[in-house]
Amino acid sequence: MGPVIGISCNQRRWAGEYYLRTEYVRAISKNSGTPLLIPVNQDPHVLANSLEHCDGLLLTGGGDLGPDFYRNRHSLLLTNVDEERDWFEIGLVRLALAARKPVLAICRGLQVLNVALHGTLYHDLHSELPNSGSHQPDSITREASHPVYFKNNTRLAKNFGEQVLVNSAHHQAVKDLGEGLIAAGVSPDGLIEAVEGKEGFVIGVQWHPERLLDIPAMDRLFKDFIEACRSNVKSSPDPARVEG
Ligand SMILES: [Mn+2]
Repeated sequence: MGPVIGISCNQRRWAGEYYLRTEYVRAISKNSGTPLLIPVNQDPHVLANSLEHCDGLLLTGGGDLGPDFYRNRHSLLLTNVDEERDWFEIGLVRLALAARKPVLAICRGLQVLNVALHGTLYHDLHSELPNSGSHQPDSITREASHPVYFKNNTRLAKNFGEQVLVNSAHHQAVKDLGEGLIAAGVSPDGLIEAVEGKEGFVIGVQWHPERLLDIPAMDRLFKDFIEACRSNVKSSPDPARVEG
C-alpha cells in the first residue's frame, strides 16, 4: 500500500464547507500515494491523531496568512484571511516536523511553513516591494510566469537542475527565513521561491507544481516526496508541540 499523505483542506466558513482543489489529490494518487484529507479544526489532539495516520504532510495553497502570527503593519491589504485555517496549518506542520514526517508545502503552504518556524513574510508584495516582478498574474494559471534559480547541492537542484520556469500566483512571500530552513530557490528579482529543511524531507515551493504535472520534473517532486514518506519510520505526534 502506498504511503498515506495528509492534505490540509481549505474552508468557506460562511457557507459551512470544507474544500480542496482536485490537482493536489491527483498529484498524490498518480504517484502511488494515498491521499487523506484533513479538514480545518482547532483541537491539538485531533491534529495529532490525524497525523498519526499519515506518513507525510502536504500543505496546500489558499488565501493570505493573517497578521496574528507574524509582524504585520498593513492588515487591510490582506485577502481571504482565515485565522482558523492559519492556526490549524501552523499547528499541523509543527507536529509533522516534530514527528519527523516529510513535508511538502505549496504556495501559501510555504508561507505557513516559514511562519511556523518563526520566519516572517512580505504580507503585500505590491506595497513592500513595488519593483518585484510578476508574481500574481490576473489569471491563476498553468503558464510559466518567471524562472526560479536553484542553489547547488539542494534536493530541488537535483530534481530541477539550475533553473526552471514556474507558474506564479502569490501576493505574499518569505521575508526572513524560519529556523532550520535554507533558501533553495530564488526568482530573478531576488524573492525566495523555494525552501528546504536542513534535515529530512522538508520542501516548500512558492509556485503550483500540482498544476504542471505534465512537466516531468514537477511530477517528480511529488514522486520524491512520496518516496521519502514511504521510507519514513512512523512516530507519534505530541499535541503539545502545536505551540512550536
Ligand atoms: Mn513567484
